[in-house]
Amino acid sequence: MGFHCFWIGCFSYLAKLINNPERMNPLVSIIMGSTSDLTVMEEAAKLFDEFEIPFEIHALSAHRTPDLVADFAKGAFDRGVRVIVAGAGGAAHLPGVVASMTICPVIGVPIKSSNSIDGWDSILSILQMPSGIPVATVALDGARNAGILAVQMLATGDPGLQAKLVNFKAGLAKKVVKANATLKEVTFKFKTN
Ligand code: C2R
Repeated sequence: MGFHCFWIGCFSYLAKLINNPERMNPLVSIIMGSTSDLTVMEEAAKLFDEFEIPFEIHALSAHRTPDLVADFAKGAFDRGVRVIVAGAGGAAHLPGVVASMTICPVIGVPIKSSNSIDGWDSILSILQMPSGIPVATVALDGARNAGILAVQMLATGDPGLQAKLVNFKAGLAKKVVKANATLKEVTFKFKTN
């Protein structure tokens, strides 16, 4: 019995060791121009937690820390990173500058930050990239969609992730079915259904 417990203990210790995120190599890198972007960008982090995808997260600025940005972008692929999710507000050059120095696909998240005029400055800075250096741009503050898109990119070569995405989409469909059941109960004089 004692011997049996010993092996169970060993296996659970090993499982914990293997599943410890601090020992995993990140597949995705979330970067942002400033920690003031974190309230938006944490939505991507939550999504990766949901899908159990190891990720790293950094504040980096093409304007304020150009050398660090270059080191990060040039080393990302070799460190195992496969997708970069980059958020920035205002004159949002970070996603494009990173995209110019890596072969990882970059998903840009425009952010309506305090220095932004109305968000359009950030959207256009990220969206209107010159030919040759694409940045996949999501909606203003759309970090969750950036996360989903990153998972879809990773899933192209990963059947486990494909199955999780199928479940995820089924969950979205269920919500709409439920919404229609609720709408059915709403009454209006001229409502026909
Ligand atoms: P602070 O709150 O630090 O002043 O930043 C950040 O993404 C943030 O939304 C205000 C805003 O400035 C943005 N920022 C950029 C870049 N660096 C910082 N757009 C960049 O390199 O693109």
